[in-house]
Amino acid sequence: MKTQVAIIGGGPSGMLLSLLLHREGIESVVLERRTKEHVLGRIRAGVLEQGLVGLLERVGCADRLHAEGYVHDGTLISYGDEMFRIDFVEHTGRPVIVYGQTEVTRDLYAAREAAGGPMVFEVEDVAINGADTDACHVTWRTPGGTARLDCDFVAGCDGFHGVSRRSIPAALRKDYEKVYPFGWLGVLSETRPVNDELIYANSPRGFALCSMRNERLSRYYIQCSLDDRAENWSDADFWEELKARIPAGQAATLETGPSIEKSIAPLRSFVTEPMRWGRLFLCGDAAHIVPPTGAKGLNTAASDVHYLHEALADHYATGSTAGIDGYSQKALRRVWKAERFSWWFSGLLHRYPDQSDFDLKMQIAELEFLRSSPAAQKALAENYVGLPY
Ligand code: FAS
Ligand code: PHB
Repeated sequence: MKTQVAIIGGGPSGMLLSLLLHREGIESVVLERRTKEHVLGRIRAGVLEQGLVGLLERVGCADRLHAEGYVHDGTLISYGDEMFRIDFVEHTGRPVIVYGQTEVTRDLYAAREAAGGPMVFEVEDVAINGADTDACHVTWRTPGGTARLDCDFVAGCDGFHGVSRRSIPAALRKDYEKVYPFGWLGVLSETRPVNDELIYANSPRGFALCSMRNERLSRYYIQCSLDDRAENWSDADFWEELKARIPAGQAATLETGPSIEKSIAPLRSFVTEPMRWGRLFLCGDAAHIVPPTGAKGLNTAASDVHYLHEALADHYATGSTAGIDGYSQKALRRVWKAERFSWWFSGLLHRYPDQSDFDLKMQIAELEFLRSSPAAQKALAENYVGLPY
């Protein structure tokens, strides 16, 4: 087989890139390790920046998003029983859209299939060969032997545990990492959301987040120990702990019910530099990870895809290599700003085991300053709705 761009990974990054390239008449093949059903069964992000919405509109994948997504003009931040609102539209003129990543991915798959774009599922032992030569190709194991895909370029969209990042020689790459001493226990329940906007809660018992997918589907998170296991948490224990971390007025109206999904995600900040080696380009979680506090994971994957699509389209249209040569530096400039915001917002809201009483006083002082300062709120809003591409 031969194609122009081999895309490793059929998550949001890989699928969005394949559709943007298709609009330019650039061929690609998507190689996905799992089944389509497995990919579409993942519960992940919930908040979309306007930049990602614009890209989904460009590839004709925003109809359901606009019909079923929720426009959020702001968010709530609580500490103890105190609560205040950050008005995104007042400070930036822009809202965010609440629409689950699961649905985004479903829409991307439908569009790829409608376009007849080739996808190969359940690929095993994918290997990237000759990325630093003119004989670049990808191989993988099949029940009958080994398959080969010759290509001009490889887009590594295979997430944090994929093969792409590891295919860049360690001597040519530098990793930056911060592992957080806690995780997030997430629950999905068919209940009415406790509020019509998200609540980010700082509490003496730890962080909590109240989010949603629709009027009868709520998404909640509580900070938990890295030793915790989702199966160790009964629904009743989860609801009791969540109520203890949000303002009493909200806890009193919280509708509880059976969890239909319960899982723990570890938190880390991670970036690998560069995001390009020869004909291999990394996008999304393959190159960087953020704690989900700032809702930047999926949204920063989107800006990578935007930059790579532009670079490849320019190359195929003009023969220029300026775009592809500048991709890594351009993408990393926005990646690091997303890393900073996610790290800062996580520091503001979580309990860290090594925090002193003074540190806790600083957290409350920062929250009080944020509550009282339009300038501080504008800075948070600009980052949350999405910095410019
Ligand atoms: P993904 O990891 O989504 O997709 C990579 C794809 O590559 C997967 O389908 C995988 O099966 C495939 N793959 C892996 N190795 C392969 C190989 N060797 N060959 C072929 N295919 C391979 N972000 C938020 O903004 N908010 C959240 O609340 C949030 N929650 C999250 C919870 C969890 C448990 C995780 C892991 C992430 C969460 N994220 C969240 C971040 C998440 O949304 C990512 O940013 C987003 O999925 C990035 O998309 P991709 O870069 O496509 O990577
Ligand atoms: C979610 O709804 O899953 C969600 C929303 C905002 C975040 C993280 C997760 O910061």
